[in-house]
Amino acid sequence: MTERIEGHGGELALAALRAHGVREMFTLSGGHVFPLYDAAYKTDFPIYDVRHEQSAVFAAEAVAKLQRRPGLAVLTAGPGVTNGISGMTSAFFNASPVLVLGGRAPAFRWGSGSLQEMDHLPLVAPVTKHAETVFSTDDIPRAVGAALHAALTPHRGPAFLDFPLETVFSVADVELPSVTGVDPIAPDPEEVGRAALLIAGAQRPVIIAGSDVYAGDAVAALREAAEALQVPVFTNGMGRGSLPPEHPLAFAKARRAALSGADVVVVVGTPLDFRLSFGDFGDAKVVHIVDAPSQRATHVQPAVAPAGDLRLILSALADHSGDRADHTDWIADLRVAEDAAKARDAAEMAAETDPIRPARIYGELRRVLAPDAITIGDGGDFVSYAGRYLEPAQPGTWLDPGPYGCLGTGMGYAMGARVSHPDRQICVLMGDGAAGFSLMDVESLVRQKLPVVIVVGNNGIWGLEKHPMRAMYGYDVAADLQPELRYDTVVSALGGAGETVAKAADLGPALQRAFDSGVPYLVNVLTDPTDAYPRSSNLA
Ligand SMILES: Cc1ncc(C[n+]2csc(CCOP(=O)(O)OP(=O)(O)O)c2C)c(N)n1
Ligand SMILES: [Mg+2]
Repeated sequence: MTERIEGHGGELALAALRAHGVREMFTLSGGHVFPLYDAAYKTDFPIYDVRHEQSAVFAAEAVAKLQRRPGLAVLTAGPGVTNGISGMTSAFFNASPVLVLGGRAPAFRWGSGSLQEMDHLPLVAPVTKHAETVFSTDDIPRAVGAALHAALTPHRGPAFLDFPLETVFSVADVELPSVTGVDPIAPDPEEVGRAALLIAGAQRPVIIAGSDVYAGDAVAALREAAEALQVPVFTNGMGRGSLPPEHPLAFAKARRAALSGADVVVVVGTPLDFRLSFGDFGDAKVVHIVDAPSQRATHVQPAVAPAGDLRLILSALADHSGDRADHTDWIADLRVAEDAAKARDAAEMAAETDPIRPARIYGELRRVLAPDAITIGDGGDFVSYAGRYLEPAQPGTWLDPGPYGCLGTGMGYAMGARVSHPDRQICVLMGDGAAGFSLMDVESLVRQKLPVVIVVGNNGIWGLEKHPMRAMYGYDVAADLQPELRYDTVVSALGGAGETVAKAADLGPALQRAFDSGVPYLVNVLTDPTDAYPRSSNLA
């Protein structure tokens, strides 16, 4: 059954968006996109608006990451779109299915110098999977469907459409095309078989599971494969929490021991990038399991790289019926290293120092965070510590900026997380430097009744840059911020609340007040500026 619909371009777009499971838009106003607002307003489709377009795209990305469905940002022509480009690029690096709809100056007088007249496509094409200008109103539903299909097809990613003014303001009568689902990519069984043989025959195998495992809904299959083949599992990105921390095969701290001792390293659903020594694990053989052939590494040659639906591949590994080596001793050795590192971390997280060190903040946070809390990292060293000391208990609860490493995700991700999970704790872990990029969007959160807790690690510096610059040059420039700045009173001025904490003993009660407050609340923790995250290796 196809549906006929008559309406202006905004109404046609919205009908197609709804049909594809889009449930809200994030935006910042501009006349070029009014018809999209008109369509939403008349049909009670939720609109969340922000104070900078980057927050709109980051919010859409958080929805996409957390809910594994398309997120939508609507940006006005010209500067609206260009302000969204870092968000689109982050979504591209993170394989997040985000659709950005842009306004565009009228086509009929293109070249005459209309307001905000620019061709967005050459800018966004390199960071999107599909970028198209829709020149006729009756073509809008098809274009929306094609863009979302591209965004949702593994390897997922953002898509972009823009509508010339007359396209989106004009009326047409069209048949809504039916929604075509995304077919799973079938892996090559021979490659999967070779991977299974390598892992089963390995003496000391390790799995590292990343974001695509969660995005591909393959968490259960990952666990089955790990249990069937008895392989220790480490995680990164949205893969964190795939195995509950108490699972006998769940590891986080013993990475260095695991990767230096392993004879087979299985990397699933994450690229062989700087976070993983570019896929160079010494003598260990590498199995790289990717969700699409495009994700096979070109800079290294893994022993085998099965490509396709991660559920299918991991389930096939779980079903491997041949002989397998015994990994009991290997797992026990890693557990010793893991427990020793955990004991060291526990001591750091309890340390009563003055000034406060970031570790203590995470020690206190662990007491108040519920297992399903969403934690969001936006900053430098302060977020590296979060990665080290917080252990997500469930998958889909940890949002970091991903390998593009863009500061400024904070309030946008927080908005998307709050909209996705109205009943959960949402906690943003923010460097004081990072706060500068998005803190004004606390106003958007206050006004739209979207409470979140923001914990600022306030060391008065761009720590992740200042310490390395000093180490390299013996001096530093452009790395200082105002010490002890009252980011909490900024949030109060914007209609939220907050407080500054300078003593470790005051942290716990302050965090409790923050989560109890029901408003955007910033806990401004004055931290030790001499404390630098140890960066001898990003595998530590
Ligand atoms: C948009 C953007 N600009 C600059 C950087 C470079 N950068 C990475 S970490 C960092 C310092 C962050 O400082 P802060 O948020 O205060 O955290 P800290 O390291 O002090 O804990 C900078 C400037 C970046 N990653 N993204
Ligand atoms: Mg800082």
